[in-house]
Order: sequence, then structure tokens, then C-alpha cells
Amino acid sequence: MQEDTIAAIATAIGEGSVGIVRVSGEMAKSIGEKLVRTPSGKPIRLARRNIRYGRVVQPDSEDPLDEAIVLWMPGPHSYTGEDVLELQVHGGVHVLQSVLAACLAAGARMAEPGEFTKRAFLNGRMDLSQAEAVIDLIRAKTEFAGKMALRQVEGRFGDEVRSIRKELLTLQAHVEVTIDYPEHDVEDVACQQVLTVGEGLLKRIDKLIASAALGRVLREGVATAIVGRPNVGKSSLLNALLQRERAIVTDIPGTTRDVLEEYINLRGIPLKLMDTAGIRQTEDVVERIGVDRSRQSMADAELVLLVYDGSQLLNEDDRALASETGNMRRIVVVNKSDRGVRPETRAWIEGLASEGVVYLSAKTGEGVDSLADRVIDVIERDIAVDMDVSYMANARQTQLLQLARQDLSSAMESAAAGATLDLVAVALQAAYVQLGYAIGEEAGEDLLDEIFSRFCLGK
Ligand SMILES: Nc1nc2c(ncn2[C@@H]2O[C@H](COP(=O)(O)OP(=O)(O)O)[C@@H](O)[C@H]2O)c(=O)[nH]1
Ligand SMILES: [Mg+2]
Repeated sequence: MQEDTIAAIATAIGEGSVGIVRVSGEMAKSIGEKLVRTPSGKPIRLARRNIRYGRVVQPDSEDPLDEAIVLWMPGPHSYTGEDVLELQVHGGVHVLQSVLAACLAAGARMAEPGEFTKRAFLNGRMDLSQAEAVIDLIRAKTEFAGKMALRQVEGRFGDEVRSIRKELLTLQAHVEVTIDYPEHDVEDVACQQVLTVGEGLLKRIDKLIASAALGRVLREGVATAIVGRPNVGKSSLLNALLQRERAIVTDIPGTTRDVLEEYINLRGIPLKLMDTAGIRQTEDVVERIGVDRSRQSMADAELVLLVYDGSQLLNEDDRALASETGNMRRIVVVNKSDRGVRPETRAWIEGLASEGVVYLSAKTGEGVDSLADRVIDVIERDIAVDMDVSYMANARQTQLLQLARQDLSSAMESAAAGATLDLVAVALQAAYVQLGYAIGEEAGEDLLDEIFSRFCLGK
């Protein structure tokens, strides 16, 4: 248990119907009893876990600060594992700050960002992968991202890692027993065991590693640049995908000068859409800066939507863009198909994109859904995002999983090569330790500070 008692405003700063000041630690009870009065004005008594109505006062003067609903959650069955007091007051900046100040005057110290969750981890209420997922849940941009983050908070990743570790431990025990009783046929059996069980465990570790792609995409979104020469309908396509008029659309080529960025929720995957200035040869200084920025967005993007105007004949700018994006992950879009598609244009574009072309009209919305299908296909197939996993690794965990994978592979290689069993046992042990780090066993202060400093205050 941590010795000092921490307090913070747990709700977002601003105006809201309710705001919460949270207190955790040994002094939570005495702070509550010092600050809260019952409706008849007596000091409140906090005993069993409960919810009470009362008034928060300035203890020396008895000046009322606000009415409050008081939640009393004694440890160890609380979020942090310690005694937790929550004062639900009116959600105004001044009210919350004065209630927090009263808690600090009564003996609490200001919590650091993420310190409540850090204590929950240190007190064994959750493993590190669950604690890390709390921030993903708070920041989730789509319902799907929220659902996946919640699964992590509930411990899906940790459960899988613990289950793999348990098998590693059993395997290691088996090998070590054999070291103590060295008979040749027994050794062979142990080696065989390492190979067969190891094979299955490698697959499970690989699946965990592969789940990182979904995690990254849900956290950061897929950077997607809409590119094409001026006037093909890029801004119109952005608006159609957003389902609102975000970008300025006119029939004047060169309307979009700067890169516009907007997140959309595409079947649960956040897409960071970038509408860019049309790329063409130009003498206009401002337009040229816009074109440079378009090229930069294209280079930063994971996916390029290359847009053509199907109702027109193609020009040099169109052809140049086809080769410029040739090595990028791209989807070729033919827009304005409500006006019909010119046969020469169709033939040339279909020759360009062996994987197929999406015909649509940003104006009528026709075909926009099939573009969405295609984008999801590309994300699943080419960015290797598996949407059906029940857990997802983050970058830190992935590194450790890779190290564990190496150790397990080398244990298996040693077993296959008939090396001494000591070597096999040491490598198995190393894999076990790396997986332990992934869920926060023996996590050092530095790492914890690094992780929890990303949290918001009061969480
Ligand atoms: N008929 C038709 N016109 C479109 C379509 N998409 C865009 N436009 C028109 O094409 C012009 C250029 O559109 P805009 O989105 O500004 O093109 P951008 O320069 O590529 O961003 C505007 O007059 C739009 O109304 C479409 O699907 N069908
Ligand atoms: Mg535009």
C-alpha cells in the first residue's frame, strides 16, 4: 500500500451537471468525515460501502461548499484497492476546485496523472496490460475501438499471456526434472515435448503479435490521402465520406489550397482522411505550396485514394499521378460516374489498376459504399488488420512478445539439435520472463512513470 493519500478532480474541467473529486488512500475516511455533513448538519460517519447524501463544508468555518453525493468504497474492493472516497458535486470549475482544495487541506496530496490507475496496478487490482488499456478506452474514437479497449481492460490480453506462461512453466519443469535424471530416452521424450508444445505456443504468440496491427489502427487511425488533379471531385468525396459539407467545393480548379484532415468512422475503423490540393504543374506560387503539401500527405499516408474524373478525357497530370502513386498502397476511384464514363478513360484506368477500380459519384453518393468496402478489404488484407481478434497488443507489449518468441524458438532449436537440456531450460525461462514483462511483472519505476504519465489527471 502507498502511504500518502491522493486526491484529484476526476471529471473533465468545464461545466457539467456533475463533477467528481476522487480521494484514495488511508486518510480517505478521515477526510470524508472532516468535510461532509449529514442533511441535519452532523459529521458524516463512513462505515460500510455505501452512497450518502450530504453537504461538503470548509471544516474550520463550517462554510458550505456544495451539496454532494458521497460514495464510500473501502479497500481492498475498490478501483485502486485502497479506501476510496468520491464526492459528486455540481460540475463547475469553481465548485470542484474548492472541494479539491478542501481535500488537500484535510491531508491529501494532489494526484499525478494516472496515479489512481497506477495504484490499482501496484495493489494487484489489474495487470499492466489492463492498466494500459484504460487510456485506450478513454481515447477510443469509435464504438469498435471502445469495445476492443474494454476487452483489454477486462484482461483478455493478460489472460492469454498468463495461459501461455503457464504452459511454458510446465514445459520447463518437465525439462528440468529430466536434467536431474539423465537417461537418454527420457531426454528424447522431453525434447520432443518442447518441440510439439513449443510449436503451439509459437502460434499463439504470433497471433498476439499480429493483433498489434489492429491496436495501432484503432489508436491512430489509418492515414488516407485523397489525391488527384484539380477538379476531379476530391473535396466532394471527402464530404460524401464524412456525410457533411466540410470542404469547400467549387467548379474552379485549385479551390483546395491546404490539406484538410478529418477523422471518419469506417465500419468501426477510424480513418484519418486528408483532402489535398489538386496536383498539377502550376505557376501560381500559393497553389504550388499546396501541391507540395499534397505530395507530403501522399508520402505520409498509408493508403491513397487516387481520384479521376470519368466524364473527362485524361490529361498529362492524370497520367503523371498514376505513375507517381504506382508504388503506394492505393485504390483507384473514378468519380462523376453519374455523368457517364468515357470509354477511352475507362479503358486506360482499368489497364492501370489490376485489382479493380471503384466507380462512384460523390455528388449522388452512388458507389461510396463500395469504396468503403474496398477500403476495409485493403486494411484487412494489406495492412494485415484482423478484426476478429479478442485482444490487441500495443507497441511495448509487441516488442516483448517478439523477444519471447526468439527465446522460445531458440529453446526449440536446441531441443531439435540435441543440445544439453540446460540450454533448453534457460531459453524457456527467458521466454517466460519476457512474457511476464508484457503484463507488468517486475516493471520498474521508470516504465510505470512512462506509461502512467500519458493518463489524464484523476484517472
Ligand atoms: N456531376 C458530378 N459533379 C461532381 C461530382 N463530384 C464533384 N463534382 C463537381 O466537380 C467540381 C469540383 O469538385 P471538387 O470536389 O471541388 O473537386 P477537387 O478540386 O478535386 O476537390 C464541383 O463543381 C463539383 O460539384 C460528381 O460525382 N458528379
Ligand atoms: Mg478540393
